[in-house]
Amino acid sequence: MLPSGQRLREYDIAAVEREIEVAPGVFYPAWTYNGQVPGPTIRATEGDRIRIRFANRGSHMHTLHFHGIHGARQDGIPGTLEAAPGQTVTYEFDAKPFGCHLYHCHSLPFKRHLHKGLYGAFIVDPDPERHPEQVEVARSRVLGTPENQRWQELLMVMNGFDTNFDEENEVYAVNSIPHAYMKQPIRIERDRPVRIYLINVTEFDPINSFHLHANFFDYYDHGTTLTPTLRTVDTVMLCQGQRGIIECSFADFEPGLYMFHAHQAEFAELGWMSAFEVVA
Ligand SMILES: [Cu+2]
Repeated sequence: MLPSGQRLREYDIAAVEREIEVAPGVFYPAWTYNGQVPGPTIRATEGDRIRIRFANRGSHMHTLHFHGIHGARQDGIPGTLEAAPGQTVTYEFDAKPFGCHLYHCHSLPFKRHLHKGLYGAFIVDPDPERHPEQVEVARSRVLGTPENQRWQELLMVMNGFDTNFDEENEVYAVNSIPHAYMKQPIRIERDRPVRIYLINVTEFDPINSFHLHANFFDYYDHGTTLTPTLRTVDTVMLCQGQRGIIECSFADFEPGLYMFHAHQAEFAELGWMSAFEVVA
């Protein structure tokens, strides 16, 4: 807590160069936040103070650029809290607006720094006290509340990797590993609702998409509203940097496998193909 009563959330993030295995025997020389792609998820409640010490242990300039509301000096672009190799910089800002956001490196060349793996989720839960008209809905989004624990929450960052450096992706995925959730479907309890924080960071292709089989969902564009911006759809498409929250239910459904994937068939075949295993 800060003297003002505001909650302070502190993080240490380092830019690290690391080879990651994106498919059996296929290694990609990634640039990572804390050694992982996507980077660690930053999750806070609306109004919290975020303080991040960012250490650049790589060999290029890097930044943390957050999608959120903050002052120009905290924006993490070249010339503004950009860390040179060996340097540490500190970002500090308030978490707002509530929603499903992201952060990524904004050093130049931008396309290269982003595609290499420098991105992660920034999720801001609504503060129920600020939303008295929809307090129950707001509470259900706040990590750890009893209302939230009913939900099965998942983070899906849609990405791809150009493993032969021809400026096209050879593999596509959610959360970096092609076909991972086909080989090991995500177990879903039928009677608990599902909430997916969906973020698109795919480079080289103008759009990516999410399609759910045999069911429909509600969608909150950018996650910045407490009522859906799309109702009863089975597909959404997102450009790079776009994101949103999907909510669906399998209550009363027949147990079994329910696929979800990009509806660009090429992306699906190259790895962005997944399944839920719904259990009674
Ligand atoms: Cu960078």
